[in-house]
Amino acid sequence: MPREKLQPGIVHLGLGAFALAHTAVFTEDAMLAANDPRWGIVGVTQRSDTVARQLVPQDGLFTVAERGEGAVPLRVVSSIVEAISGRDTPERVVARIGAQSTKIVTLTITEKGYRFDPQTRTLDVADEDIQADLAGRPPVTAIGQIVRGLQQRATGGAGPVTVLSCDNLPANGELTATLATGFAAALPAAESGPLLAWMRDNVTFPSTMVDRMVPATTEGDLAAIEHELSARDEAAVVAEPFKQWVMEDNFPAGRPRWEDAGALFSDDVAAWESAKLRLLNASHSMLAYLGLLAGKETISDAVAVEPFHTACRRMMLEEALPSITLPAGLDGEQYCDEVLRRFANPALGHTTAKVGSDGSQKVGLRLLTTVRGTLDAGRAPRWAALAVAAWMHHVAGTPAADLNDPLAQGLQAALPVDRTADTVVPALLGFRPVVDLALAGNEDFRDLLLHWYRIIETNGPDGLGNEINHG
Ligand code: CS2
Repeated sequence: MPREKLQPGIVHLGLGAFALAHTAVFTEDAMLAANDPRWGIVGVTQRSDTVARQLVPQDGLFTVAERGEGAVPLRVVSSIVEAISGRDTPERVVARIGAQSTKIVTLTITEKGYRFDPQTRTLDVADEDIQADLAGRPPVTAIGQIVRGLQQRATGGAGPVTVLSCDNLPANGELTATLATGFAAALPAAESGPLLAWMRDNVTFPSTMVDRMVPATTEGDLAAIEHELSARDEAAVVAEPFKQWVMEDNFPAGRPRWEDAGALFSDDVAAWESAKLRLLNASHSMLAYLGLLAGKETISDAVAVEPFHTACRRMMLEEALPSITLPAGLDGEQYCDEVLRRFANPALGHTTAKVGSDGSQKVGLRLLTTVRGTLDAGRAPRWAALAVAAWMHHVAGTPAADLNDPLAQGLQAALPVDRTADTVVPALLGFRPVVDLALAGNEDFRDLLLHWYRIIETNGPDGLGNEINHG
């Protein structure tokens, strides 16, 4: 499709490697298949403006290099019509969301970008950036930018719009609706009343499940792509061949024909999302923390350790699968096998450090859900507890400055100076942003954590392997 024909119909918040390899690819394919140029993407970077800086001199063009079995040749994607920095030019972001041409706002801002309280699933109004955005500065948080943009639409008559969360969170649409409504409600009454009424009639928040493993691009990737492409692309991304997108169909202002690009519209997104989070993402996190403690740099190296593969498989089959309801048509065992095969892709270079980052945001949604479900069914969550113990060991063994987690300071402050199983496990069970009171008080869970932590502590990765094999 000729570039000059593309119109900006989507604003994407959280422009990073994942969005380039997922949202932008599905959207380009949909525009091509339906010969419909109305869905060009205005991409917005959040905290780091790297991708915007890379894309601007390239006119928004970038390469996707698939790595692994079934990979197709390099392709240059052209669905990004503009790339802007949300941190440096927040007014521009608000204006783009407020523009009549915008029909959809998509989000890949990661778990921490939502600024919500995990226990109540409501907006964290104590967050300093949320407070400053509420007070009226040009907004830097994604929720602030969305709501200020909606305010412009309401006053400017720009019409309905869909806000589409594409992050790994259960009921991500509902959550985003709660947060946006919470932000609007916290504005001065004269503003919030009319805005909330307008939002009710004009904004939808469908839920989605997204899936594609997209590691951080390395210098080596860029050099290899330069060689293949005979041109230097600073914004190139690498990804596994697999990609999936399931979403609810509720777009009052229209949407691309994403189904023509392979997306699935479903009324059962919640089931797809819990399958993905509690099978794929949960075992991804498990492998990341087990891999980190065994000195494995990548997920494919970690899953190649036989006992780690076993632990992952058993967590999925014995604990996660029995505690979720699968969407119609999905074969649970096949899904688990495919997930393990995808993890083993040696060409991807997905690092354990990257997947292990932001644990405080992920452990609750991916692992503690299965811990609770298994306990409720009267069984011991042996394998999920191993993953949580490995996370605890990672947190306790990493110097504060090196712990890549938005709550690193709080986690370190919760930990005692003397770090053994007997001190670390209770300290982190008491860390309320991750573990709720009821679960923290469950003795069976605590004993399992102590059991695994002690083995890690005294026997190291090899001893852990033996214990897993005998489990
Ligand atoms: C990973 C995910 O970094 C992580 O936490 O588990 O980014 C994972 O690669 C994607 O969700 C796969 O779709």
